[in-house]
Amino acid sequence: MTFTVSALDATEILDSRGRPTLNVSIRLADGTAAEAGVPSGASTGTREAVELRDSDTTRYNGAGIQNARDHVRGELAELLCSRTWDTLADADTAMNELDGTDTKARLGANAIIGCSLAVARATAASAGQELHTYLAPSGVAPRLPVPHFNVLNGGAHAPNPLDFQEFMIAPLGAPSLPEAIRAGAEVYAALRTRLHKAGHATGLGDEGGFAPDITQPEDALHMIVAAITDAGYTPGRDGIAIALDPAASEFRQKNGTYLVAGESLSSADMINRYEQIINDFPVWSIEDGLGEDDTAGWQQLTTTLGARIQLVGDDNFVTNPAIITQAIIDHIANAALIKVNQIGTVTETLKAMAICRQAGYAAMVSHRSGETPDTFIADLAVATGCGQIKSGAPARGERVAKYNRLLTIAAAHPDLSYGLTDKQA
Ligand code: 2PG
Ligand code: MG
Repeated sequence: MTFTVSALDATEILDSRGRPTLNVSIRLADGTAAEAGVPSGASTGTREAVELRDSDTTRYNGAGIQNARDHVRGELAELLCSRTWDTLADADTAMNELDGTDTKARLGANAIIGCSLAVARATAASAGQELHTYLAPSGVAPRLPVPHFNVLNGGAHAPNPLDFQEFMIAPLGAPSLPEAIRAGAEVYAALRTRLHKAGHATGLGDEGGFAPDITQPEDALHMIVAAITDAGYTPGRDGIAIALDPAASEFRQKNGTYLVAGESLSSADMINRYEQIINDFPVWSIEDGLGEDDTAGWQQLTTTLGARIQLVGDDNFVTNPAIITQAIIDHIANAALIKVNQIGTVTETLKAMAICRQAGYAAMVSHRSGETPDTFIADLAVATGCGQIKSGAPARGERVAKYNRLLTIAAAHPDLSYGLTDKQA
């Protein structure tokens, strides 16, 4: 279906951390209007598409995005309003060509992804389709994903001494999405009670998980397993499993070792530690277990643990189709994290996910630590049938907006399956 853009605009708004980000609004010639909010990460991969910040230290400590905003209002509006487009992919390709860099550094990946998300939402609405229907690649069965609730935060997302960034609970055994959401919220509440009783602070990190003064990852895991039981669920793949995102690039030292709770560990030590962790706890997935440039370590990690658990590449893959293609050849990981702003267009995001499907790699759709109430990723996860999403804790508006959108989709489509794909399960 062709479409014509009649107006495109952008506003500098705040994200969930109080830093500026973009809200892009669009109007099509047929009168359809749509908006999109742009997410922003804290623990970023070095090869991510470039988020353009103003570096004007008189505003927001240099984090303003007025230049990116002006690129939407200027060059990108001029381009998108200049002709009738056949597809979203055509518009995305044209925006990349206009930018002219490999990393979207000139116009800003934040500017381009904002336009791409807004175009996708508007064209879906104009076609009278729900976004998850419109985005569904042909031949792919949509499904409701397993929510991965980040209930305990550390690393770059919290001021506590915990080096591992994310401790997630994944209701793999839930019979439906609403039951999975309920389980997540009930375990979250049980964890708060347990932490409080143990004398820990129950303040929250950037993704809504608790940020207690815990140092060792195993201590956090003990707390979470106990909370799962307290809430009346079974820890494990038949009930509620655990997923980790240590975000190891953040604590990798210049000499190549990893600093965990004050101890320097080699890549081999880290792999042994993870092996012990999956022996002792119901951990089913580990993302960014090693640093983004530790290629040999990643290969060893994949050889050692890849048959037992899911190993997700985030900082090292950055949702980049070319990088993921090479990683598959190199036998690195068996799953990819998918973040729309890491690569900067919806079309390239869908391409990265198609590459994963073809190679038998899993894909987990993800929010960023800096978010807006935008729910695009909920529809993306359903559309692509990837079976997994992470959007933080079952708390805080910008996190639950995505889970609530999934609940709305589930209610409207009782025929949709829930859970991991057969291959992943
Ligand atoms: C991650 C993300 C999202 P950030 O590392 O997976 O949880 O964090 O957005 O800070 O990169
Ligand atoms: Mg990550």
